[in-house]
Amino acid sequence: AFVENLLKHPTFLSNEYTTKFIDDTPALFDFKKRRDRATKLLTYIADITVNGHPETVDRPLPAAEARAPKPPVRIAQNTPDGTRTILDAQGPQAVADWMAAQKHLLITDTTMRDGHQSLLATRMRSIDMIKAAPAYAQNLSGLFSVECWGGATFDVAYRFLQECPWQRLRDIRAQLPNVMTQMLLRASNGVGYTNYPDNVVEFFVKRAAASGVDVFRVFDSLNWVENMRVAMDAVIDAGKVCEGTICYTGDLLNPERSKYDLKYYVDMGQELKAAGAHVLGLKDMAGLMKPASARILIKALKEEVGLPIHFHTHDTAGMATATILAAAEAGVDAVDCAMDSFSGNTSQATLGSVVEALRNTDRDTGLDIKAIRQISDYFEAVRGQYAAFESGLQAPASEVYLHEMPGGQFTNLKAQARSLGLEERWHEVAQMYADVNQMFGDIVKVTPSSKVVGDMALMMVSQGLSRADVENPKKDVSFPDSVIDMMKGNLGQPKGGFPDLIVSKALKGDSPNLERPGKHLAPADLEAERAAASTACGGSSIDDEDLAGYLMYPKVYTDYATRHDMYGPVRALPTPVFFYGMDVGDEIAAEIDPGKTLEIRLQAIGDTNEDGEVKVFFELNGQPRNIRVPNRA
Ligand code: BTN
Ligand code: 3PY
Ligand code: ZN
Repeated sequence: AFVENLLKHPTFLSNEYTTKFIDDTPALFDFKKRRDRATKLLTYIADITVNGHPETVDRPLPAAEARAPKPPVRIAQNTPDGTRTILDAQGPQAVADWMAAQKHLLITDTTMRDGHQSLLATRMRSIDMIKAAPAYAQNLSGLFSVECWGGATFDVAYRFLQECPWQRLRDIRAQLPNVMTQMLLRASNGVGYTNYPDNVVEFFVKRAAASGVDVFRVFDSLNWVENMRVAMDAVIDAGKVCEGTICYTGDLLNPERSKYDLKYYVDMGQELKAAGAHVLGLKDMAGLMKPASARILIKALKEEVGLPIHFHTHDTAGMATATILAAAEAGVDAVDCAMDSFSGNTSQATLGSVVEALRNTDRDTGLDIKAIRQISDYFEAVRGQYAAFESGLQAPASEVYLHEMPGGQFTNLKAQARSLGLEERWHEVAQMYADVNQMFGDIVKVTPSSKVVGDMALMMVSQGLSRADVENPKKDVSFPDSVIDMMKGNLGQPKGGFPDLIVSKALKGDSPNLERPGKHLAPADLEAERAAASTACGGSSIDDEDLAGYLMYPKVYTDYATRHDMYGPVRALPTPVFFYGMDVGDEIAAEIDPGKTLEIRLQAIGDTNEDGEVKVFFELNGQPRNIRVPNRA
């Protein structure tokens, strides 16, 4: 850390140092606190103001007339009891029993997880969520749960938003004490893209439960229950609600796609029940379920499995509300919706519309439409600040029944296609995605298996390869790493296995592992990993939350920790400042600790000197402060 401090010190950088400088500069030895947090934040603001944010450069700007989001006000006078009250007092089985006994349709709000994951590339910042949480607690305490964690949000928080996902969870939890929080967990793949050792999965779940997750929706990307048990057991041990989940794919009523028929889903539902699920999740990640299929499937699962059912779908085809209403008629217990302003297209069905559709019927949700509109209006203004991350998708499309891409992957894959110069050929990518799925044996496509199919499709389109080319034993094909990994068995096995032809071609004749991947992974030495993380982060202490993040993706975590050390608590900055910096004359407040607020005013921006540095003039709590940053613009 000393050498690192020395190398970064401006005097050292300017070549003016002598050994006396080292003796005279005790700050170099002050490893943890070499700059106070205010200075770090001013450095961040100065840098973004001068150089722009790499993620928003060349992207559409928020509209000039965009409103500042006004947090919703309280309607209820107190914090009413909610589902969390039941969980805390009586445990997860009581939640499931209560759920099954309700006549009204229960609703989960997904805005803070799948909503922005599917519409804004997962970029919503914690500060914008936390401000809405009290309104949920006061005014929408009748929700089943608020999905606000897991899936891609964990990764994106560290990697792109420079914030700690655990702190987000604790902050939301503190403002939402009465309604259950919910996360999406990819079973043995945790919140990552690969299989982790069993003790890492257990450690992660235990930590997530302790930091505030109440409902764990656990799924496997190939629907292999064998690969879900470790995660499910950990949830059950933690005393939280285990939503063992079936991923829906294909087309139930199409006799030509008989692999995923009613029996397939009922069998899986029974396996999940036997594995200890309190609630049965039915996850239609691509939005493929049609109303007629929902009627049949929900009825069969209710009768044959008997667990309360929680249904998740996407509006990619514009069909989500119709399917939800059909599911409600068939007796589904809970469904997922997103706040109106974060709904539709690749996101969930529109919360307010579902509530209105059921008003005065026997499945009336009982939710207050005024409270919904108020929160939705707030999120509408929030969304306006993230214009840089909008996908440009104009309309729902039935093409999803062809490609079957998950809502959370669709815009992501489109962006990857754009970066490869394939945007004009998007419909070919979509067709290829469908071809790859058939070539792989018609598999479930959801993170991470969906990413593997996407990688293969992009490779084939960009190299001009067809399915017949890949299947031709005489033609040499270099497969993406993720495909080789999946064919090795590292994501587990789909129903019926992967086709021999593709496996042997991808593995060049090596034999795959057909057993549960975690069975062959040595347990991680957690204390050795903690020590390694600490060393990689300049000696800082690594608590259990940090360690759980590091274990998912070591480099993403250490990069985050290094940037955090440099720029301080940037999560406290308003979203426009985080992405665009400040204009001269702007004044903002940043609450860096509860009750500790920095008042920051940008006074002026100086000229660039011969060292290529700009001096930026601030007022911090009324006192002048100047910061020098390199001009890279
Ligand atoms: C999904 O693919 O089912 C959900 C979306 C998760 C997106 C992550 S972001 C990086 C990676 N690339 C992808 O195509 N998917 C994942
Ligand atoms: C995720 O795993 O992030 C998903 O959204 C899967 O649908
Ligand atoms: Zn989803």
